[in-house]
Amino acid sequence: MNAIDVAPGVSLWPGKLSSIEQKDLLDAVMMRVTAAPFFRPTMPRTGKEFSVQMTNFGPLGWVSDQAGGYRYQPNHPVTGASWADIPDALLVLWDETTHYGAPPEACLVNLYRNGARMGLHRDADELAVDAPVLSVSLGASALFRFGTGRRDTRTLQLNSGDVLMFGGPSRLMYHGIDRIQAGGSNLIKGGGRINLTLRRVSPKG
Ligand code: MD3
Ligand code: FE
Repeated sequence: MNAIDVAPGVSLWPGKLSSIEQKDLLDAVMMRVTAAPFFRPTMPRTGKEFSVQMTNFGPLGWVSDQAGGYRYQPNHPVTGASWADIPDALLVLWDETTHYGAPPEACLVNLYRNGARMGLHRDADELAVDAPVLSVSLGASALFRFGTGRRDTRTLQLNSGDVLMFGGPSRLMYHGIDRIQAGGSNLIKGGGRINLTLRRVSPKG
């Protein structure tokens, strides 16, 4: 309900989560982060560190390092433990918004402290390209850039509580985070932004 069609296959629910829902979701996230701490992935081949810190929930998590490259795996790259479960509120949100008919297998948690960004890229490590990707923003606002080509992009501001879905013709779009707008939110202890992306990795059935 109340979705804005931003582009074909791209739906935005501005302020979908109330401030209480945002706080409750953040609590559920940080409780799980105690067991699965944020790590800093490195780029395939070059070994350059990401400025974004990450962790995951669910049966599979997205990781990257110099030797192994981008991949999904069932355990934390540093502790070796299984990932924690995906918070219930996110599973409900996935069903409500995607109507995909199978639950997400990975919830990637991105932490942007001051100055962190994410370069323009495509998410292509999932076999289930028929499933949308669902994103939830918490904390500081961000300038999100997306488009059909590296030189054909537009910018959207993402605020705390916003939910964004990319499916169908937009599933393989280029996208990235240009910058975090510091100072506007004190939801996250220590400042910054957390983005949660729900993903289906293997095709259903
Ligand atoms: C469009 N995250 O984790 S969320 C990522 O805010 C990622 O942390 C950004 O890009 C963030 O890969 C953007 C919005 C988003 C997420 C996944 C997508 C847009 C997408 C997958 C396909 C197309
Ligand atoms: Fe992405």
